[in-house]
Amino acid sequence: MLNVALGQAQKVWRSGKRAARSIMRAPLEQRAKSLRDEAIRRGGGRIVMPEETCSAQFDANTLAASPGTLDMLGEMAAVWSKDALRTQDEKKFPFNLLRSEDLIEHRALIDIAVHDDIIAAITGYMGQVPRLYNLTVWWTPPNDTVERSQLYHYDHRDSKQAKVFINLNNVTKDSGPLHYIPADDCLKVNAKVGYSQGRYSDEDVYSAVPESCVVATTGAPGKGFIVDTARCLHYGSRGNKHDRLILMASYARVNSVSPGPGCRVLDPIRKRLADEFYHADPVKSLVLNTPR
Ligand SMILES: O=C(O)CCC(=O)C(=O)O
Repeated sequence: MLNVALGQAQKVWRSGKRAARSIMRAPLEQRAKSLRDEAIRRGGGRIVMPEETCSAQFDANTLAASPGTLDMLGEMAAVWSKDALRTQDEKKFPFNLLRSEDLIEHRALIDIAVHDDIIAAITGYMGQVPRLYNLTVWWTPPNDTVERSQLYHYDHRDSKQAKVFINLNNVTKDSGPLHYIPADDCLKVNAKVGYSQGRYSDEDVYSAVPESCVVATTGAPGKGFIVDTARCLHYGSRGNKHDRLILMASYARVNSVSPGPGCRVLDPIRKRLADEFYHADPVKSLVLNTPR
């Protein structure tokens, strides 16, 4: 009972913090809201994130500029995973293989992250055009650890956020797929065990909801998921017998509660990407180049 009350108090404190940030940086949010209708119109309702589940599935092969793009990106990521220089500074799973220059050389990576259909789905869900906080190509090698993000948790950039996960190789149950619990079921976990920004044991989670409600993000290259990881409990990279390669893009409102330390891949080239690739596009420029 105490944990449930503490969890509720934590949420109230965070909404106060967000309200303060929204007031102090009101113009950013006004701009993000003023572009909402335009961003939603462009998506044509092809991907929708319902409030009940706070998640959606899609086929990124239909978003790419040409057929075979996702397979090509997957082959490239597999080569990167063999390059020790790309992982030398990475300390924990999943390893981020991406570098800033890759986005200039392989425009498809950023084109997918700011694709009209994805931005429309997230804008509809958040009520304003989001900022892209992070972009990674994640590689998880075979492992048998169960720690950190391999345990159930919520993310806490904001009370609402969205992460896009796109498979770049064939992700099976043996390649440590992200597993998530749709938001309506997570409310049952919060009510029984309490909302927490720490880790949950499987036992605690499954004492509140059956394991059958868990969604495993398996699928062929191009299979995509959008998940509000602040509202959907999740874990990944657990029990890999095979490599997993995915593209992960993380979005939240411009005035998020915890903007975080920044993105080493995007931050050095945000302005360049916005100017060179999306010069006349106010929506994509906002997604990429709004100050943290
Ligand atoms: O897919 C994974 O390995 C973990 C992802 C995760 O926990 C997250 O994005 O917050």
